[in-house]
Amino acid sequence: MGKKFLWGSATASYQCEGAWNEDGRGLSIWDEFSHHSDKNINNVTGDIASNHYHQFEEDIRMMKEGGQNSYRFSIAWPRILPKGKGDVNQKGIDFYHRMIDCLLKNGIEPNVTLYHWDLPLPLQEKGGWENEETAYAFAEYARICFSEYGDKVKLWVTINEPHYSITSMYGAGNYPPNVKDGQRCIKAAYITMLASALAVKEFRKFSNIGQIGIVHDASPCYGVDDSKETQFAVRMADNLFNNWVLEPTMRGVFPQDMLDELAKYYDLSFMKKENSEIFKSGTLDFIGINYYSRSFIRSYTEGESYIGVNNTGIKSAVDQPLMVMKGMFEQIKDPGGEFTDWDMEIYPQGMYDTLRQIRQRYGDVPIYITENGVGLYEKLKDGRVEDDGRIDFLSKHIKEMLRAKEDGANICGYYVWSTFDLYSWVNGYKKRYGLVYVDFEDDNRRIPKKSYYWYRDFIRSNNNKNWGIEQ
Ligand code: BGP
Repeated sequence: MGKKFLWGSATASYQCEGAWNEDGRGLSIWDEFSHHSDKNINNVTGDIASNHYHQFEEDIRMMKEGGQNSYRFSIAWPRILPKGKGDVNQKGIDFYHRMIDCLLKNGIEPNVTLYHWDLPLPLQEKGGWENEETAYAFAEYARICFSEYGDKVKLWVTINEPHYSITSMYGAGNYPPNVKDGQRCIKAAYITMLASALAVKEFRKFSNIGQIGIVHDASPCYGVDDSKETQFAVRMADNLFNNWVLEPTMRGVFPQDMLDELAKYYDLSFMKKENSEIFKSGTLDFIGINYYSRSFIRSYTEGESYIGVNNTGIKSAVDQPLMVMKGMFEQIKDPGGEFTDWDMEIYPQGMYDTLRQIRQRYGDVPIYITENGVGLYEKLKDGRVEDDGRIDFLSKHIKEMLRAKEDGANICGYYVWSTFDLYSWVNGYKKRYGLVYVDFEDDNRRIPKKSYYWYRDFIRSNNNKNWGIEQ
């Protein structure tokens, strides 16, 4: 049996399901954040979100009518294990069976992420990703999911964006538990990677269960010039942004020059020797790439490490540099760049460059573009959303992806972020990414945007090509 190129779209549990206190679901760190934190600057919650928990059948029907043949979604850990470990919640298990069955009935291949940031609150209370026990609890949760859904799901992802999520939680401090501490950040990043490797170890105990990968927020790094100092800065940025995740998952080790450099500033004794075997046996079958933007890098000048973020939606709300890594590099905004209202640079060529780099470094490994999209302010006008900006963004990025594919990168699928409008974390609901508009004011009514039809027609007109993949 051959393999089809997957054209789909993606969501994540906390961002869209709602039903936060239904059917035995436990609390996650995002419930705690959205209900109680003063850092929740947009003052909204995921309590109802896009109401996907109750409307998933309608959403899946729209995917099918939109020509999509795959759906990437995540399982909410607190629905399966309300306390993070221990007692299993059967109603949570049943919900994802219903969702997966509905997808399969509609000819849509499920691509399932085990952790997309909704860490069970009881685990956070015991140290969260700073505590190795969380990694072992994750492996146990993963095992339960493999044994429940493994005969139906053939594409699995351990963790969504370990780099971006952990630096937001412990570096920028805008994600719960809202910490700004480099030492704690690096430890949490390490334990998250350990969790992924432990889950892979569980996965390998099953047969006929498909493939497992990780989803990485790829950020190709470009220097402001070609000087020796800048080259060092670019290498360090590439280590922290990309290699920290890709090297252990592809080769089973962390980059030595990164460890040497970090050791000058941080205590790395939490990286236990006895774990190195776990990393070596925890390498993955494919890489999921979320591509949004690139990093523009110059050498370190002065000051303490920090990370700036724009969750306000007011253009240029962040100062230069965007990020400082003491002694290593600074990330800045390219003065000539094109930016969204949330200061994300639009840089389609980065899609090509990042895919080419992966091919150079890791050869033929299968790659899925697990997220690509743009957040915009949008309003219904005469019952329609004419999101030409999104169509422009997606078509340019898909073109770059296909160029990389023609040049030999083993790309097997592409997913738009997002299937429909949803909770954009600290940005709330005004930053919209969906192919389908959700009218949050009117009973979560679904209205396909212009981009939904554009994507449908694009898939249709390209379905006859086999993209180099056996049909
Ligand atoms: C990725 C996440 C998604 C999604 C997207 C857009 O990092 O995997 O969950 O949210 O980015 O980011 P944001 O919603 O913060 O604009």
